[in-house]
Amino acid sequence: MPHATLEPPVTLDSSKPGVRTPDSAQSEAHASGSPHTGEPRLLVSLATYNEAGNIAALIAEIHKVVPHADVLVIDDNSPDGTGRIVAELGEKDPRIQVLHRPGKLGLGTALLAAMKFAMAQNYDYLLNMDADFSHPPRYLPGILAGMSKYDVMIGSRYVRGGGTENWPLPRRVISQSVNMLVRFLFRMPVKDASGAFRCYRVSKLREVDLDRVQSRGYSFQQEVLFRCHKAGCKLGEYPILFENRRAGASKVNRKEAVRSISMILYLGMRNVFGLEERCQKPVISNQ
Ligand SMILES: Nc1nc2c(ncn2[C@@H]2O[C@H](COP(=O)(O)OP(=O)(O)OP(=O)(O)O)[C@@H](O)[C@H]2O)c(=O)[nH]1
Ligand SMILES: [Mg+2]
Repeated sequence: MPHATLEPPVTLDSSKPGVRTPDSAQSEAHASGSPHTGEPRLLVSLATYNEAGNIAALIAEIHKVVPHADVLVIDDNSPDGTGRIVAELGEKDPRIQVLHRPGKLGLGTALLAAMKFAMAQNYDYLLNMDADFSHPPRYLPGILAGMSKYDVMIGSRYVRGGGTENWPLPRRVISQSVNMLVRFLFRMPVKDASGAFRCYRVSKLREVDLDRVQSRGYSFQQEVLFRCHKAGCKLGEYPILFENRRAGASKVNRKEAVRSISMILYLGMRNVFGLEERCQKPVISNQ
């Protein structure tokens, strides 16, 4: 299967005048963040496709809970103007930036772009959320507190105290079954491997061979967690209630669901037969 390509022509808007390419942006020292508060530098990433009804309110709510966070929106040229809304917010608030991609390139490649951005900009933590309020910002302090012990903290629907709001039985059964399958195939000690509400320690992400990630869509969540686990990251979970999206429509469709499950089966079988063991990024020691 082909590896996901991550370098589409993208542009980065921020409060600074002009439009910069990611490369030039990455080579600049980052002006915002929290170097003076002593808090770890936190980047919150939000992948968006047609989230105009949610995005401004969500960013405001995130900043109420974690004022020191920078927010990066990865927008795939949303027809409803989500990218433009964020660019306008960024003109007034230096904590807000948007990466414009030319078209709908998939959730997985959006999150991978956020990871590369967080590494290039030397953030301490990268925290990803859906942009539709399904991942309520009130959980951010709990998830961030877990980072004192873990390298990846998962906002988890399936640990005690977590859950989903009004999901019909078939959706609950499918989601739980996929998670059971993932636990078995990938041998990962987590209950929720499919949610996107996660915080990553950026220094540990550098040890993960992200170039090997093959998923472009929703199976990115399971695959990247597996690669983090293989790279020795400590995985923790914090209970969340996954709420219904506040505005807009879901982007999940049958084709994407089938593609994701096929990818999970493919990678899972490779793992079961030991084919993934040989493919880890070599850890380079300075000593
Ligand atoms: N940049 C980008 N973002 C995407 C893409 N597909 C989905 N997203 C975003 O990824 C997040 C999750 O997508 P949703 O459609 O909400 O999927 P979901 O949460 O599994 O499904 P619902 O519970 O039905 O909303 C949202 O913020 C979407 O806007 C994509 O191709 N590119
Ligand atoms: Mg959603």
